[in-house]
Amino acid sequence: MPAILSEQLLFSSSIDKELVAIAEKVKHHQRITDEEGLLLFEKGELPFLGTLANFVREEMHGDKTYFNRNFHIEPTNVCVFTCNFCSYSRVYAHRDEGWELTMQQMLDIVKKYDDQPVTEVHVVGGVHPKMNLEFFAELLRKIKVHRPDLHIKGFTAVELDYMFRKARMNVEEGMKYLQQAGLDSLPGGGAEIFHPEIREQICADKVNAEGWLKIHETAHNLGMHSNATMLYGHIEKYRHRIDHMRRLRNLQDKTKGFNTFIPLKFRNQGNDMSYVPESTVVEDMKMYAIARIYLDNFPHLKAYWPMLGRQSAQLSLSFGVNDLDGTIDDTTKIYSMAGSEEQTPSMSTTELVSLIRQVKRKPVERGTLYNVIKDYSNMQPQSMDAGLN
Ligand code: V47
Ligand code: SF4
Repeated sequence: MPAILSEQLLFSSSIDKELVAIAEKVKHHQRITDEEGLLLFEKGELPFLGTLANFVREEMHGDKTYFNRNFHIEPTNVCVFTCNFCSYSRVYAHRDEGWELTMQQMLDIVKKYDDQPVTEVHVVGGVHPKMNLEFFAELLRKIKVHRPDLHIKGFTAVELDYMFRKARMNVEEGMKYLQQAGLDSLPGGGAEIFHPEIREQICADKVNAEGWLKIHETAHNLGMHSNATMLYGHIEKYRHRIDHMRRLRNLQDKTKGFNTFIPLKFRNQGNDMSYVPESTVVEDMKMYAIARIYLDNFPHLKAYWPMLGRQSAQLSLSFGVNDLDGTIDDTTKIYSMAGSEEQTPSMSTTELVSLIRQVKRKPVERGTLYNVIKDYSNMQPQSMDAGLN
């Protein structure tokens, strides 16, 4: 699809003058302000937002839609923190209800993929008081010895902050230590909502916004890339979402180290916020579209399909999203435990490719850093290597 802005839709007389001014800015690649971002949330209708976001997406990536072949290791769900939205963690006192993998069990997960062309392992879990920096450094080294080409994306800023403080290292020392042990990049988790008005209500006891941003800035300064998330659709207001994205946009101006922004839809099953209704699909698509328009310096926008479900993930490709994450093995439980559509989140490459093709986009398998592994755009479905699922 060519990147065009439908003049009729954007500049029709029924559209608010201020929205028309924003459309003009987007058309001319000018950055929108916080006030304008807020206005999009408050007054922007879905077709208008979708047209603008799709314009930005197609200018940046055309129809290309990325995915990667990855698997997860979740070392534990025992956690010293008590985030109210979390359905996954168990406090240390109730650790018999959770899981704690040994080093060998985690290496066995890696070995399970020995003959499969996966390119990334995503290591993420609860913050266990007894799994320390040295334990994880050892895990990284052992994974690299076994499979040196596997990209290790590991540990949220929440896990890192705890590990570094316990090891009495500052952020730079801790990050260098893990980088030398084999850590390649950081996932985007733990960001939730940065603004203290909300953060203090949903996850008061873990690293704050400044700490989260400092960890990512340090990683970027050491040449590592990272992602950023935002947990939306619970008790936050639109202004908190804009505040969150502004802090990310500012850091990205400084370091250019973020690859991808991943809005994470709050799911309400089995947690202390079950009384909060979940966002509608319209609200989800608005979120993606405004993120694509506002975060002009983020190269990629990802819809995390295990959380969103396959159909909404397909729809999101018309609202600014250009990445559907990965083929993710069902070792990830953080979403299925919170009530996501996907109870066993795993898709073969063939399924993911056809999901993207069904909505007329071009599937491209990428590495973690968006290096192209295989471009499926001009490949006939029958000529895809069926053995590489
Ligand atoms: O920080 C926890 C979220 C995150 C719920 O970087 C919930 O590629 C919704 O960040 N409803 C961790 N979300 C996972 C994460 C992630 C996922 C995929 C890819 C990447 C990446 C990062 O999961 C947490 C939190 O925001 N989460 N509970 C819930 N009830
Ligand atoms: Fe622990 Fe992460 Fe769950 Fe918070 S979201 S309780 S830090 S596992």
